[in-house]
Amino acid sequence: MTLLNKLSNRKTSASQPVPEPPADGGRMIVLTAPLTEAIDHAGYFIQMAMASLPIWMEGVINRKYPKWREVEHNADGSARYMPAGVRLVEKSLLREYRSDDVVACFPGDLHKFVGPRTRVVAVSTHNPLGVTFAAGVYTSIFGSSKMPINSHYSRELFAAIKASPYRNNFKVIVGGSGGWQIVQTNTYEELSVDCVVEGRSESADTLELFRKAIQGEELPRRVEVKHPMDREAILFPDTRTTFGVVEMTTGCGRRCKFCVPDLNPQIDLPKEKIMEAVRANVRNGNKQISLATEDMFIWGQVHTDTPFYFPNREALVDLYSEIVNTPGVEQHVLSHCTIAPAVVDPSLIKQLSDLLLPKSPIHFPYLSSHPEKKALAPLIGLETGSVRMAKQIMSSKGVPFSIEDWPSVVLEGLRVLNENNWFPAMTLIVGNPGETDQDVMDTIDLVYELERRGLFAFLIPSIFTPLHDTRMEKEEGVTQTRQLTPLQWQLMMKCWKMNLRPGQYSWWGPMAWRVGSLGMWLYKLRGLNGPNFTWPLLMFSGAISEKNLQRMGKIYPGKPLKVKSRKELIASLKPKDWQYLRADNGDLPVEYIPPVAARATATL
Ligand code: B12
Ligand code: SF4
Repeated sequence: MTLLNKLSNRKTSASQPVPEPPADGGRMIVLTAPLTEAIDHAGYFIQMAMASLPIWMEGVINRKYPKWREVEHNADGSARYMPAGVRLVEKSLLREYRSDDVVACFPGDLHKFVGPRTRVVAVSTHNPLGVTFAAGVYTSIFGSSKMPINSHYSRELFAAIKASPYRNNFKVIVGGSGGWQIVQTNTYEELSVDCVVEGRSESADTLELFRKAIQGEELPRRVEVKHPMDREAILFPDTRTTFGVVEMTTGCGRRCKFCVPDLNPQIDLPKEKIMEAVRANVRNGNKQISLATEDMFIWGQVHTDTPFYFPNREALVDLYSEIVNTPGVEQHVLSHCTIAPAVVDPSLIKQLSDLLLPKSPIHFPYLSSHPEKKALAPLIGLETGSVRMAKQIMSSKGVPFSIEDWPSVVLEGLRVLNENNWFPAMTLIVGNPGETDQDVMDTIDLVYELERRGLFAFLIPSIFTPLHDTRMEKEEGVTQTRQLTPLQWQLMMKCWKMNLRPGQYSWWGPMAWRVGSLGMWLYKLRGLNGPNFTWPLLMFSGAISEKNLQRMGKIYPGKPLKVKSRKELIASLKPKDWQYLRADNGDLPVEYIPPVAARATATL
């Protein structure tokens, strides 16, 4: 039995017959993605968990989501839904090839479509080897930095393709935001990959590559293809995507040095096309929609007369309103954004909350003031609380505010968000190149300040990963958890301790964590993560109180921050930016004379 067949038979008995090769000889181009990146139910969190948990913890996922492997098919056996990346490759190819030459299928169905006629198997992947930030760090804490659940399933997919009896007839082309991981680890042979494409499928160079592969020509190992510069050149799916992902913007504009998506041109995509893709998802049975973006707040304000960091409130409210009011859209989930817009335009946050909360599938019973306890949880980069470090790696992260005020922007923005039932997941980077103890203490101070003010975000610390092509590509920070200093461990463990707060309202919750984390430490983690891990873990487990650990000098006690209010932050803006402020948010600088229309609103 070939691995391809084994994969398709995972849930069937070993005595079942080996499937026949496809009767029609297979499709010329077969598109697929790892199962763990294609599944669509149970929300974003299952995929994020599978990116971070090591394969030996798969049982936890199986218990929580016993049906996670069950996927839906079209009548011909092709995939009912696929990640948006696969859908766009499909759409790009259909400009040149007939629909019965191209198919997108789940890994378990490859045997139905890969046959003697197949010339290309194209894989789209987000994170195949788990070497990206956040994903790598948690598996390494738990012991195997190389094998998160998602990575295991990605490798299984590549192994199945490698073992195909028709492997010599076709080329394997990989693309998607995680393709670089194969380039960097040079795993072409091991995974049986002929070519990795970095860039978008819409590019003419991508089509040229497929042409070559179909003709059986040798392919280069790595191809970098151009990103379309024009919003009209970006294609949209007209079939169903995983999680109903539809692109909203590309690029960002804040120019953080470690960031990959910011290398793409800043484009906000046309509303009509977004809406067509939303309707296509619904038509094909999707009930959920999520707009893919690095920063939802730039939409409607790209290349206008107003700087992109002053959100276009009316345009955003109009877009989201049309999406959530589309018949058939039952759930809507936010993807990424930045925090400064919450300080710039709190009324926008309020209006979006009124619109989006009713369709949010996320419930935080202990945090939300919504009658049904609904919440919004976009992903936001906090990265560091050290102004010195922020200046070095992300000097424009908080514009229009000065990066000197970054801690205040974070705290004030989070206050506005929390008041409106937004409880974001916020990423922090630990072990940046050149990070000093003082930088880590500054970040711990910010985290304590957040706690002191009763604010809440899921804090997701990850170890600095130099991402391919970024301006920090050649830099090196911490590479293994054993290298983390006691302060860096304290920061990581403090974040996780705070994340558990909303789950600790039962009498048994804290006890379970205490016993569980101590047991885990005794069993495995003590050896893996070194002595610097011990006191922070004791703090996390609650076995010794934080106050006592501080008194004993085992952890850093933190110091209160002097924080600017919104009024003070607004007052610190450059006078040329005042014209973009909205009077209904209040706090206008006293010297500012608003234009007539705004003045009228302000006095209402
Ligand atoms: C939606 C999203 C998610 C969703 C859903 C993902 C899904 N399976 O559909 C969720 C929340 C689950 C998620 C999780 C994670 N994500 Co994510 N996610 C995104 C986001 C916002 C949009 C992705 C998307 O669909 N874009 C639209 C499609 C059309 O773009 P695309 O996939 O890149 O496809 C284009 C090209 O890549 C190319 N292409 C794609 N496939 C192929 C294949 C071939 C053969 C060819 C030729 C071309 C090609 O053509 C397409 C355009 O035409 C991106 C940011 C972004 N703007 O891209 C981050 C992003 C991809 N995610 C990222 C990360 C780090 C993660 C996590 C590791 C986070 C974590 N620690 O949990 C996990 C990993 C999940 C996993 N399964 O392993 C990073 C990747 C960094 C990197 N380069 O490695 C990004 C770039 C975010 C960021 N700002 O850093 N993510
Ligand atoms: S704000 Fe986020 S998306 Fe924008 S450049 Fe910085 S890290 Fe990248």
